[in-house]
Amino acid sequence: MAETKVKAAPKASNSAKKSSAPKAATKKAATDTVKQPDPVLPPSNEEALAATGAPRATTPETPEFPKETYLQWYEQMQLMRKFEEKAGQLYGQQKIKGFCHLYIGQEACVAGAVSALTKDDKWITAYRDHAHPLALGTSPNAIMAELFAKATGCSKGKGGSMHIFDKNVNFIGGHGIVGGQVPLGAGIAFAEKYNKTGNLCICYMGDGAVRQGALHEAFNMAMLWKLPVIFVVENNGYAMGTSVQRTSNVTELYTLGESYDMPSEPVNAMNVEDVHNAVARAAERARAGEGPTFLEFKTYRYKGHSMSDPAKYRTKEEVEDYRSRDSIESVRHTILTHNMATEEELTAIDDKIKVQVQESVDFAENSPYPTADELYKDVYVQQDYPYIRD
Ligand SMILES: Cc1ncc(C[n+]2csc(CCOP(=O)(O)OP(=O)(O)O)c2C)c(N)n1
Ligand SMILES: [Mg+2]
Repeated sequence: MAETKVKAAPKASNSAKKSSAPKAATKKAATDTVKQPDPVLPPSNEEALAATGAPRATTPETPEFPKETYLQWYEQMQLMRKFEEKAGQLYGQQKIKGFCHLYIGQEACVAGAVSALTKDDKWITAYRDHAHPLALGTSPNAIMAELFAKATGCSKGKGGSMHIFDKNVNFIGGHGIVGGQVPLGAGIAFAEKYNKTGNLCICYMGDGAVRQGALHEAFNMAMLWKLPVIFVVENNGYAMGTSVQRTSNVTELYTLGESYDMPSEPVNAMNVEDVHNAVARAAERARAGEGPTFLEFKTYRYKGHSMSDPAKYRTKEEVEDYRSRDSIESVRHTILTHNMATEEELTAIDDKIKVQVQESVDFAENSPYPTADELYKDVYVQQDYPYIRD
């Protein structure tokens, strides 16, 4: 809405507070403040909500999908959630170090796409990358071990949280450079087209990535060459602490695809059925040789940007509002309301996942670190690459 876009930034809440500092110091601070540019203020609750503004997920009167699909979604999303809750705890205990970005809250973005695609399709994403391979079937042991930087990790302990890879399930990473995976995703789709495989590539990115030049170049070429690619922006409202509204005048992100005549649509990604349907439509288009689609998944992350972010740029109410439309709870509710499973059966799934996650922790704890001779391996494909020195 135009009013939202032009709305003035809210005043800092502490601006009216009285200072107990001595007079001279107060005067100096006031002078400094005048000289400084306007502070960059966090968005108001209303503005931030407008960023993702998805309607509440509801339980359908008649379920759109068979029981097996709902149960698959439930199990996959619970595995993502429980695995990451554990990873967060372990980070607090310093067993996992370095960067670690959790996907908690965004699970439907992945589960709904897995059910809409085939096992041969390729996946690529940014650094918030534990959920995608988990849902594709990578062993939780290999992902947990990677988080622990152990040799048994899926990237041999040399990639860590941001660089999960698993060729066996067609998961091509795990990329740390914001937007860097977008041209790579187009390239993967080019290979599929060139080799006439009939497969496609689904390429995820965050809302921060859509402002990168590389995305616009990739979109242009992908559209021109009608590559079989589904570009997905996981619009969780923030790029680190920067809200979508503070990034650009264009806040309906899906409209960026329209600049390239790319079929583009917004999706309520707190709702796994909507995600499935949108990805299925895009896949059909890609496989029919009609080229790329751009989907804006309106979603939300419950945790901070990374483990070191206290997320002070948003309110508790905002987080609670999104938690109240939780996609896992919605699916659970649908399953129970329509008698697809009993409470006990869902609890049995939960218990199985608890065991799986604990096993992954034990596996990671008991695995060795990579040895020093691994340092230069897997850097270049070409073993005698001229820049490798002793
Ligand atoms: C090219 C580049 N610029 C800056 C950064 C630092 N950085 C890391 S994450 C991030 C925010 C990206 O947010 P978004 O794309 O919305 O993804 P989200 O974390 O919300 O999933 C930034 C700016 C980076 N990794 N790469
Ligand atoms: Mg974001």
